[in-house]
Amino acid sequence: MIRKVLVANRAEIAVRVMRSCREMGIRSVAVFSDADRKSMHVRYADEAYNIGPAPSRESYLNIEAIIGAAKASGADAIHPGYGFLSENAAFATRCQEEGIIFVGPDPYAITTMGDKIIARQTMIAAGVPVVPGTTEKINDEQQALEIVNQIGLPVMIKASAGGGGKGMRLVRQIEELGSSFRRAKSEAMNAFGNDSVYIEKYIQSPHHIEFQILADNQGNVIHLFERECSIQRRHQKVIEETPSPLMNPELRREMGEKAVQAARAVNYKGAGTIEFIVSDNLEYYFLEMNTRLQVEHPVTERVVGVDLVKEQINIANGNPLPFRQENLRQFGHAIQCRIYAEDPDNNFMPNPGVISHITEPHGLGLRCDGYVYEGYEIPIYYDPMITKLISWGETRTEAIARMKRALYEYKITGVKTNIKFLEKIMDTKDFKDGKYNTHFIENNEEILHASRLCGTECEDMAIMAAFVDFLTKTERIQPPHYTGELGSNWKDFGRKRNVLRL
Ligand code: MV4
Repeated sequence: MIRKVLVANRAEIAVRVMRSCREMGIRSVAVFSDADRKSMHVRYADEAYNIGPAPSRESYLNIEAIIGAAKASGADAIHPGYGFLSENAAFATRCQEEGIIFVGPDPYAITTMGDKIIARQTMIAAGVPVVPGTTEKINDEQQALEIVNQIGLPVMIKASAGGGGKGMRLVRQIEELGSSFRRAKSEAMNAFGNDSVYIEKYIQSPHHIEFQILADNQGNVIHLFERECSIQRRHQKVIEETPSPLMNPELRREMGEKAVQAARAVNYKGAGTIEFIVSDNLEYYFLEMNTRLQVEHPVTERVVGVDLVKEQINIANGNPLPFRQENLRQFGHAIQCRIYAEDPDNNFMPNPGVISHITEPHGLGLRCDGYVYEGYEIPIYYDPMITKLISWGETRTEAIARMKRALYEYKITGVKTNIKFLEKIMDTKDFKDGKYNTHFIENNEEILHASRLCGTECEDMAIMAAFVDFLTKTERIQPPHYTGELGSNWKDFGRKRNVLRL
């Protein structure tokens, strides 16, 4: 029985995992780098251990430091969260060697799915459709040419050790093939220390749809339906939702079955995700498997009504899944927006710094998974994601309206954020119609980067303009300072002036 879990991660996901631990009566242990002494996950945990300097390589990726903290604290289990060591087979192996439960699949599943060529071979053997292309590594340009002659242009050359958009190269013209092949190989060697590459037919304007799966130690494997993750920028997801607007019941059942087959093929245990690309005419292909809990897991939790972290821990404890496939339903619609400390007007450059003020949205149908607080300094060393906002509605339309309301309520000062950018996406026709694919952001470039003001900004700007007008007509007075109450002090100020004028 797991009684104490060390969370080998930081920020919102560390807090998220510890919340389920607390509900389950399990003690939580935080680990933190020198840059994270004041991070919320350190405050939330029952105990905390420093594991090294700020750079991830020396702290959150330092296997021996984390194992050391686990032993010092007497933790029975380690939850890796996402990123960092979550898909590192050597780390899962080290946990096993020390008799510590790794909350995740065994090293075999991580290794098999981590090598994209082996993953493709395994999926083909399991009857899961993969993108047309090679099943072996490509050794030379001649072999690459033969493949392209079979499957036709355009193609993608991908690194076998890559994934998540890293180490891919699109080839549209046959003349580019040789140089692209050589560059793909050398880039793969530089990035992953492994120059194996393979070739896939390029699927134009695909949708990215993934299935959540859970598998226990008794051979039960179920799926918790899909997430639509096509709205992304440079392979960084921005908005996720479930159900997918593209999906229909038959396709859902079929893809769900394939996702379960995929997980069975690697004897999977725990929570995992099968990523598919889906063409406009609804042909679908396995892309890769993520052998971890994902950033976007809350939309599934909301619509299916399952605590995925709790189920991960139940499975790690050796318990069977408490429900069957036929007991699961999708109820309503959930959307997640990722709030980043970044500047959309400056090529989405990360904008770390001190949060001088924060007011978070609350109310019916909302979830706000974050970790920052007023006075907290977002470190420069890690991912700039601050919060995940999840809205739920009985219908997609209601979930969108609720997300707009939440973004309107959300006030953060001190760092630049993408909140306005997200508000603009909510107002885009293609998004409202549910008609979008992985090219959504580039296809809506003009609308999303228009200097047009939206929501809160419009209202506040009108009031500030009235205030400036007032200043020019009267004596100088002190403008109101922002105290962080819900709504606008400028608005409040304007109303007071009107009262005085009457
Ligand atoms: C593709 C593709 C089209 N055809 N493979 C990007 C992330 C990585 N998991 C694989 N990716 C893609 N692979 C073939 N054969 C298009 C993408 C792709 C993409 C996939 C999912 C979500 C967003 C994307 C954005 C650009 C390209």
